Amino acid sequence: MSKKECLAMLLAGGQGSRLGALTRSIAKPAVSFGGKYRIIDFALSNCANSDINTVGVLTQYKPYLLHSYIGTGAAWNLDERGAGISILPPYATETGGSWYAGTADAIYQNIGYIESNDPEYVLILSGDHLYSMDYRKMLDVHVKNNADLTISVMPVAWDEASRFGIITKDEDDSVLKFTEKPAQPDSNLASMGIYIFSTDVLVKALKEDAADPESEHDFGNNIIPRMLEEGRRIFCYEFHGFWRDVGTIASYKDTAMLLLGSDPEFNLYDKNFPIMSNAPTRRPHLIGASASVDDSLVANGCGVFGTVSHSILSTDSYVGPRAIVEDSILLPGAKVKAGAHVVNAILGEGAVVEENAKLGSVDKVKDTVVVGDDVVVGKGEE
Ligand code: ADQ
Ligand code: ADP
Repeated sequence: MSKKECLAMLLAGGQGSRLGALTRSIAKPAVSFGGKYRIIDFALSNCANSDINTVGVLTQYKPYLLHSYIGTGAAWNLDERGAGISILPPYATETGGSWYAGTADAIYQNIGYIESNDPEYVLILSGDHLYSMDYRKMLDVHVKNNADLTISVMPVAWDEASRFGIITKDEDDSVLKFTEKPAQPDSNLASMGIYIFSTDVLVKALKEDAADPESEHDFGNNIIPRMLEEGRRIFCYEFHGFWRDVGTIASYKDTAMLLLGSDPEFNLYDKNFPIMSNAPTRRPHLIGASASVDDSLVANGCGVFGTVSHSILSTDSYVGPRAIVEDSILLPGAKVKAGAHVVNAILGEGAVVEENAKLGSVDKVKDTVVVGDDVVVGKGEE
């Protein structure tokens, strides 16, 4: 293969266990979001919109849906000959092969893939993040600084800072200090977990790390601190825009709700930077004669015959006659049957709320109820 400027490696193997029922049977990057998307659509669309057309997707935890969803990559215009998407699950080698131990190990085990593409730079991404970002701007900064590593950063709320890699930077944006998830953060400048490495530096760092028996083989805990100790040129790139790593069910729901309103905080209506998805082709949503819908996103294939307010109805969801859905998210194929009342809930893919059932905080007892895949909530149950 010919030399490429920038290859992307997309880490999509994490479990996302704090998303509970939403990731019980699928990996976090495959979780449905915003009616017609899955979380991984954001990173893949960003790559396509940034003209980065060679992407390795590293999978591990429950990869089946993810693999079939990604398919050839055509949905994101990433199916070119000699480029496109390659799915990179852990594979067996002559010496046995093993699961990816940590994020750095996952990349290390695919050094062969990186070298066969011979890129100048490697962009390392997470499949877990919701954002629109033009990586070319970050690459320009990396090249301008003649950096070994550039880390994308943004300020976060102080009470959230201990969830992130925390950075102290100098006036020239070089990184002075990096601490992975500090108990007592001394800065609120957070790493977004998005890295651009110059390829030779990355390969050397990964090989050193692989030979270190003490290492957890993680970028935040091992690779970045070791590179800082070695005096490598590490810079940050400050991102100004919407970015979320949804860790918990509450943050997933809050973030999804930011898609609503007349001037949404998370605005996906940018024709010049489209978020693409591989959602199935369906007829337009059908709003019945006695239905009422306000302040909601309604995806294709839906049927609405009841009342829907401040909610997100994903592909193929259904709200029956006299049913009420408020402040809720119906994931693909969820059904709320006639006369049922759902408030402040997330219904998993294919979940069914039976006729006249009540669900969510209707009774003011539970705040958010998540019904897992194919769970049926029976008549009168709460
Ligand atoms: P975390 O979010 O805790 O912190 P981590 O669990 O290492 O990151 O996962 C990063 C990405 O890699 C995720 O997309 C995950 O799905 C994937 N992943 C994890 N283990 C994997 C494996 N073995 N194989 C393949 N993929 C795997 C990181 C950084 C912090 C930074 C936050 C920003 O370590 O410094 O602040 O991201 O969200
Ligand atoms: P069940 O088998 O439990 O009756 P169905 O899948 O048949 O459940 O759905 C019940 C009713 O809801 C049917 O009349 C079906 O046509 C209708 N329905 C289900 N999903 C949709 C949808 N997305 N759009 C329109 N109508 C739907």
